[in-house]
Amino acid sequence: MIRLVVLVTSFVILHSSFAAERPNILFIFSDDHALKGIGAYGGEGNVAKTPHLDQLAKDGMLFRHCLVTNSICGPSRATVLTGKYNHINGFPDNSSVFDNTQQTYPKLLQKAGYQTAVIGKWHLETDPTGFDHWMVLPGQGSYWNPDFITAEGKKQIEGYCTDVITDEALKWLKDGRDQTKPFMLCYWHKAPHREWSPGLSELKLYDDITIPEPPTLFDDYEGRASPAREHEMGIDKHMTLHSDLKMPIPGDDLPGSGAKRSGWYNRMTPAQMSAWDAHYNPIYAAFQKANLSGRELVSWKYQRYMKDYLATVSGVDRNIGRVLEWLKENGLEKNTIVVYSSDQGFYLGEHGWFDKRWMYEESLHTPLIVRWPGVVKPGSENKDLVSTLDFAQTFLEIAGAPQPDDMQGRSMVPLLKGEKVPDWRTAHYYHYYEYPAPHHVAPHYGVRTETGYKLVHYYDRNEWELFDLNKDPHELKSLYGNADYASVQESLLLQMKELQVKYKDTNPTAPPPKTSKKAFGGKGNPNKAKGKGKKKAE
Ligand code: SGN
Ligand code: CA
Repeated sequence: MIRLVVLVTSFVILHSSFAAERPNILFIFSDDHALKGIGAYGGEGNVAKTPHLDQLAKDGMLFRHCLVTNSICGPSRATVLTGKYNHINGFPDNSSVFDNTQQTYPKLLQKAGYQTAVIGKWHLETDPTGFDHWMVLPGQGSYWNPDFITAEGKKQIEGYCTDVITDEALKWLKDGRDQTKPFMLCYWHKAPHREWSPGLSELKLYDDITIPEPPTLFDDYEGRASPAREHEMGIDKHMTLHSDLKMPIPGDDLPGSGAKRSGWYNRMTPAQMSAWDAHYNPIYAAFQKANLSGRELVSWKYQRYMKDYLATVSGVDRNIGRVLEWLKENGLEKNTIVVYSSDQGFYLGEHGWFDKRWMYEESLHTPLIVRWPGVVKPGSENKDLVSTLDFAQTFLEIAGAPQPDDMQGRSMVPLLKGEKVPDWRTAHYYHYYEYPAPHHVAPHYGVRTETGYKLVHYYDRNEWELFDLNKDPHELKSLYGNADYASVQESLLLQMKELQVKYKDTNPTAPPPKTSKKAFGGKGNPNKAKGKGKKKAE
């Protein structure tokens, strides 16, 4: 009997000391966050106020080239969870459903003894699996007084979405988890997704700043293949005054009357509405007086867009500050790896656009900042081509869990340790499918190399683009077919074909395997909700 007690006790001690050694993972993910929307990334015209993310970069490693495999929400999340391209994981576009019976890294972490949770935006239609605790927004979710789907059903929580997600994340960290195990928390924000709705405390944050316009705000789309001209994401033609820019719908009465702006406005409490009115109504009054048109109107819309977008980002930053402070106060700072990223980048006026989807740089790149005390050198930078495809295996290696052979990425742990990895990828493969869909971006695949070349194939019309990013960083002039680039073109084509074989995208022009709602039946998700429809331009 005594021997048994000793044995059990030593197992418990051994087990808990192993648990204590393995780091916690706080995975912060936002939605549509461009690199230029984080102060630490710098760059021309960057005025983002993100002190906590900037500090995270000072304490950790900032990746300059973290690239997505498909620049859109659901597909990108499916890749993050599975470590696989979308033609393998069955989620090529936002009308897919996630087959939640498949292998994901949270399931493998759970098996390895981690406590796992996801709180916030999910957008994969089926219920989360592989999580000890989950609480997710239905579809796109709402900024104001959001609904959540939980294992117990739907509930609405009063407040601003970014604050509410943080409150719930802190609740789980404090009281919800099994504290004898290491944790992996997916703390996933809706912000700063369209309609870029700032929290009340950030409404005025950018009032006194004129945001520099990007050099391509008035792009004419010459010099490229036809899809760029066919876009439906122009600040000029497709950004709406009332819904996107929060101006009261023309014809409705102004202040104090509860003038409608858009659907979400009616979700607000009277107090939220009046703070909103107090901010936007004078802006609207001045706008009406100015009677702008043409380029002046585009410049005005750009300013409004950026002020709201950046204020929404600053709300995420403020809340990240709350969580980091909590980790510190509770002695968890040293043993918790903090990862900040987004499902993709975004256009902040480049090419005259908002939204994402393209393989052009701003939406191909996504932010990645990692703080790992004692391992990552503070203030370091990495320029390798890493990808959201690599996240799953990175988390598994961190947890000391095996990496399945069928995952298609590679663990970034050696890079985080500051090691040079001679056989790291030198070219990244991309494949976007959703079409015609909102914003009208033709399907394409392509390759982007470490040396700064990019080849894109719009395969539904067999048009190509080739860019030399060293000479043409804004991607304004395709060099496809240019005799001076013949050998570059040939090499890019070869690399692209090799990657298609490597990643098993061998019939890339055919419709990809897709887990459809019909086939899968939205299994396990009785509460699934749809995203919002397309809006009319003004
Ligand atoms: C909605 C948005 C689009 C956005 C898609 C996908 N329209 O349809 O602007 O591109 O989501 O976004 S909105 O009227 O709802 O704002 S994603 O992040 O979910 O992929
Ligand atoms: Ca997104």
